[in-house]
Amino acid sequence: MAGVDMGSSSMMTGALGAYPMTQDGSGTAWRPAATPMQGLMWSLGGWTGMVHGWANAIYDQQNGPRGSTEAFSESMLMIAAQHAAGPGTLTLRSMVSLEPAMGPEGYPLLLQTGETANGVTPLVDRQHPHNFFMEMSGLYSLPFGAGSSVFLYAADPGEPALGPETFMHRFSGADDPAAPITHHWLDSTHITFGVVTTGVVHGPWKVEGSVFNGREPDQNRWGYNALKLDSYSGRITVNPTANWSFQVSYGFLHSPEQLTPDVDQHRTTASAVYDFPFSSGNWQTTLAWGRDQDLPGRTTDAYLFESAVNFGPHTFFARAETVTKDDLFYGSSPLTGQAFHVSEATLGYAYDIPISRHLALGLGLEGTINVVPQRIAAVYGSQDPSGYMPFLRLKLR
Ligand SMILES: [Cu+2]
Repeated sequence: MAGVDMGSSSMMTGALGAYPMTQDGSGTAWRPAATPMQGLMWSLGGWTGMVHGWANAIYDQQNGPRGSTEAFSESMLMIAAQHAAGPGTLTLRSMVSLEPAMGPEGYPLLLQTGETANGVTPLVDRQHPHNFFMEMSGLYSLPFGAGSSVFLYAADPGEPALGPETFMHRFSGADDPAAPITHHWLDSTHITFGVVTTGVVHGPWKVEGSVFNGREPDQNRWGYNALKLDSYSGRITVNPTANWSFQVSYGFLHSPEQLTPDVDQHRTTASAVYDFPFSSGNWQTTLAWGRDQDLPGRTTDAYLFESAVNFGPHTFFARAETVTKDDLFYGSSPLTGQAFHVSEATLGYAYDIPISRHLALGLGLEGTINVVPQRIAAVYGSQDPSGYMPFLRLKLR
């Protein structure tokens, strides 16, 4: 690989327009520009790019009769490449994960809901694994005037313009090995088999719209799902300073859940992210709200608070969520279809040891207290069932 220059200072530009590349989040989402660069830069010929990845080994104990104890692994490898193309810029991104190796049931996570492991029963109190192909996308942006551009993003799979940046890519959320229980109200469309997004960037503003496949991925996580464009969304984002990113978005999801194909969904989200860099570290906080309106069905709201601070080898992180769920019970249970207001609070810490110039070994622990209504306390073994996850990780940096 003669000529590959790793860790060089040659910079990519913003994928969608004229702004710092550190503002680019997952899909076409933005994060505050002050967010530190994660991953390594490379350049080869006229291409510049980035490699980012991690692998976690996790011991997961979720307590109570609905919990379980398992060990599993999470991982992600992303390669992005950018090249000038005519008057604009072309950005290609591919992201893969070995999470399907944990099996279609995913990992124990109290109060988590969404998707299926077998095509017959829903996953409840478990988080589904992510797909081997998380993103394969191409993006072209074309500048016009000062600070303005138009862009076109096409992906299979990829992320439509809906919701905040995905949890595993947010600085405030990436250190927690557990998925948020509000995932299916905020950012669950991040792996969508068929997305076309177009939009305009003007100074601190971005306005974009997507057509995409409303159906969540099925239980076959190694392969591809059929490509469809049967749903749509729109998102307005503003980054008024380097420290802030705000978005509001709305999507119509046609038949998102494989087990309830006759139910469509309106999803509305709003979020604010604040990033505060300091001399030896960075602190980022996210606040988000999501509303799912099932057609036919209920309208339910979800709220998320998330914060992480890193300085030197230390990272402290926290997450708190509250959400109304009517899919915690299914089948012949008398509680099937009833809505319950549930919450969780998580605290965690990770310590990273550099083992080479571009690789760090981390040790971490997170603990969660869940809160369920009195009516279902017996089912969960307590009104505040708990869980914890010690973990080991390898991270490119
Ligand atoms: Cu997900």
